[in-house]
Amino acid sequence: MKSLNPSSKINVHEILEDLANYKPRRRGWIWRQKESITLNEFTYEQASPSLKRSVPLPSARALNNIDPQPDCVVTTEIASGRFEDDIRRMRMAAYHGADHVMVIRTAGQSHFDGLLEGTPQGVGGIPITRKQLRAQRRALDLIEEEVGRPINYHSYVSGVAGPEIAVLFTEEGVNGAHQDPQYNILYRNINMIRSFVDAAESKRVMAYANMAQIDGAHNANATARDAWKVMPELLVQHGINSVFSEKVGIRPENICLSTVPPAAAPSPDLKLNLPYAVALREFFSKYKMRAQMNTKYMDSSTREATVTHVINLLISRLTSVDIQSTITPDEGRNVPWHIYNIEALDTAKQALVAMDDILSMVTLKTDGYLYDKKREIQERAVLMLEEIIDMGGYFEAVESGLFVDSGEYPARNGDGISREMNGGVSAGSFIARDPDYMAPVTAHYGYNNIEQYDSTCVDNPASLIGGSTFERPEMVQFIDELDLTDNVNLRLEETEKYRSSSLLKPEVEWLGDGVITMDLFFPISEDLASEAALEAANKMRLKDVEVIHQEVLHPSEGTRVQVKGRVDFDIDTSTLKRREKTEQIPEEEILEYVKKHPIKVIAGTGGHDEHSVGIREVLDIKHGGIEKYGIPYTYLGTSVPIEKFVDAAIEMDAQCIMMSTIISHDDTHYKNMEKLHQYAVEKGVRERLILIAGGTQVTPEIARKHQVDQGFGRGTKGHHIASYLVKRLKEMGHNAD
Ligand code: Z98
Repeated sequence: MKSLNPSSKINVHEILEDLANYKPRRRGWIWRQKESITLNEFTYEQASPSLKRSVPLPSARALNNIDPQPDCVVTTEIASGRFEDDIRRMRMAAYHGADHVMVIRTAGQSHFDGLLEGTPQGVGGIPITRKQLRAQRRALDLIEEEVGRPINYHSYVSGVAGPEIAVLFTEEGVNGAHQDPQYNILYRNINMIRSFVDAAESKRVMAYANMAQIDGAHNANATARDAWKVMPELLVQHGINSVFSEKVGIRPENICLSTVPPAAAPSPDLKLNLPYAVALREFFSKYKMRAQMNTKYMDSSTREATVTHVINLLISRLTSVDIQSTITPDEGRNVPWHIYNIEALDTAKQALVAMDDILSMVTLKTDGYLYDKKREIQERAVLMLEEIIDMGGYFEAVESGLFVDSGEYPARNGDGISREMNGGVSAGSFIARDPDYMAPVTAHYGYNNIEQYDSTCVDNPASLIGGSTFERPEMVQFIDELDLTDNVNLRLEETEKYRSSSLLKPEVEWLGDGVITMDLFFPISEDLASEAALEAANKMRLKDVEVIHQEVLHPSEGTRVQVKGRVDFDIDTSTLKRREKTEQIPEEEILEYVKKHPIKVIAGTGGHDEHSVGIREVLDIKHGGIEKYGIPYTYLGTSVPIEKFVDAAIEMDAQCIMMSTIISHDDTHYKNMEKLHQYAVEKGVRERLILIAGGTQVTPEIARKHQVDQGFGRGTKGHHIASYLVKRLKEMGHNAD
């Protein structure tokens, strides 16, 4: 398949074509190249090379569209349930700075005890299957080439099929994974011994493939009643998984601690989270930090989630971060939509770049509250580890419910998660290896016992059977589809008209889903506001309406409600008329031209029009009017007789007249335009004058039909007019110097 063309959509059919023979281009995790960069006249110390193609932050408009990229890997989690739609989101995310794409598995995939095949639709994520992984990795191979930066693809290695998943990930070029046996035990009730045996095998495979590993300690503070009280335990969980992973063979630079600030405002966020962040980084300085938000505090307010995210980002910059996650701020209400992935990525990029090199200006104190609190957390963690040893070890500690207890260690509330050593899923499913056990496979944990057959194969056990799928990808068995009623082909067929015709629907996550949101305010109390919103949406003929957010502005004066609903009409793009776009010449170029070729402009509101606000906005320097571009103007005031514009232009030797005409009653605006033209003709100056008419009701095409040179409507900025003037004057050969 060819490279992607930035001005065309990614073709999902092509991605799926001959997938059985597609091989991922590479294995292993790639960190960003950290360097100091200079863009415009700004220097960034915590940065990485710029992208070949990207979408900069909105305000980059005023900064030559620079798009500095921070130094850390930036994650986005994509989980709509349809991998084919997620591919398009991945491409958008990459343009906004994501180089770590985490695909969430369908709800509770840890419960599956084998691999899935085909492309069934998922709930809260996609079922991880070979075909979906291969299609997404193939798309990412193209996307990374398009943006000019490697993209790490990531999912989860957990459940009783963990080792099989690790093998599948290695074969399919997945670059990172969550792996932590404690997650299986505590949250999925998988037998603890089985879980550690599986983890040893899985981690060894991950080490072979050079995958980055993220642990699962953070799940404790999303689960615990008072998350800030489990801080000591988080350190213990991180410690157990990190040491275990390293002993199994994962390189320290690929061991990532999933650090999630345990608290959020309205608690005193930094007073709790900053000492914790410092304590963690001090203890685990040889490993990497993956910073993520705490889902516990994500409610349905995207505003609140964004502020929490930014405060978390401040902690990342005040301490350190290697992978910055941007969990979608809407996860609280379970609507993983395209726009929120992108918003969260932009939030991270904006905040990280804004706080570039902050530690060259402020220092974290090494005494007083920060030090004392950090030390206290660390001491509590060490005490907990000591108690685990006294209890007989980790398994005994889990049995006694030591973990995820809502008391702050050493306090205990007796509500921790307790699992039995001989209980849980797959209890008793592990057996000791026989002395003649033999494993002719690559990346196996422990003793392969190969020499009993062929001592020359000891360093390469799989060679005994002619190699494994790791060395010989052609041995991988590709199963296309198993379910004839739930697969990508049927889904693509259903939505094909939105791919191959001019039909269009608004969309939040799936092509043609037709979902829209609305923000409403009602001047009533909260108890009836949501009913009112549902009624309003029904009257607007929206289908499947749901309230997704509600906020009290005052107990009786008013409530804000956000609803989502589905529209079932299509828009036919072939019937849409493209609005004329005004070309914008770069600011520098305009200034340079105007310096060499001075321009004079006559301006005012014409006829009996007293509306002067609009024209002042496009004239005055204050709001970026033409004055900002070095173009002086003579303002004749309001209700200027049409002839006076032309007389003044002749007297001042001006090149342009800007007439504002807001009133449109009886087509006055167009009549005034014609009058202006006519009078300029009568005075014999029409050829050398540029006539511009502007106003909220003016459209460029109709203005030109009424004899002026150009019309400017709603949303016009000084830059549009200055660009137009320079372009026209160049065409006219204006050289007043
Ligand atoms: C995150 N979005 O951390 P199933 N293994 C570990 C995990 O932390 C998780 C899973 C497996 C969050 C998601 N973590 C929380 C160590 C999930 C998931 O299939 O859902 O049980 O596995 O990025």
